[in-house]
Amino acid sequence: MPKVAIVMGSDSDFPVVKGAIQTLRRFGVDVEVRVISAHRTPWRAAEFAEGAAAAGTEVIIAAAGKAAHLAGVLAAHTALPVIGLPVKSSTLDGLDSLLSTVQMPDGVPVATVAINGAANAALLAVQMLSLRYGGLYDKLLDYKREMASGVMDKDAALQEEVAKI
Ligand code: RP5
Repeated sequence: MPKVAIVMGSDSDFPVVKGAIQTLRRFGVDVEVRVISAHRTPWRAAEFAEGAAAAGTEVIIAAAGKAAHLAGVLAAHTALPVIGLPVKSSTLDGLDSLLSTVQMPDGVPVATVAINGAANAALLAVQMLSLRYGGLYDKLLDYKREMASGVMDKDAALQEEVAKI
């Protein structure tokens, strides 16, 4: 069973993180969810990342706001892929979270999604896992077909509304 760990810097990030949990579950991916702060519990962040691969985790999603160093710190302590999810939790509308997550120095990549982009963080994790678990690739194709069909339905409904004007 593929497994993703979602680590958030604070329980205040949980409302955003829920979207990633829902998307991962939809694909049948096991999810471990933790609160570990890069600043308030730095030793736990290091321990968690160092033990993640041995614990069966294959991808880590790190959600944090403000001076969001969590994804970078986890990536520093593991060779697993780390996806950064910047959380809009500050007076700077999340731009601080985005920049502090995405602007990693050479050698320690963090694949960063949009501010509050929880669904895309999960989908990117599923795409990574699909390289090993072929069934997930087929599910991703189904997901894309469903998404396209939703857009086409909306377009058809819009044509009806426009015709009424
Ligand atoms: C970050 O600081 C957390 O990821 C959170 O987004 C932000 C605020 O944390 P709290 O003060 O709400 O615990 O470390």
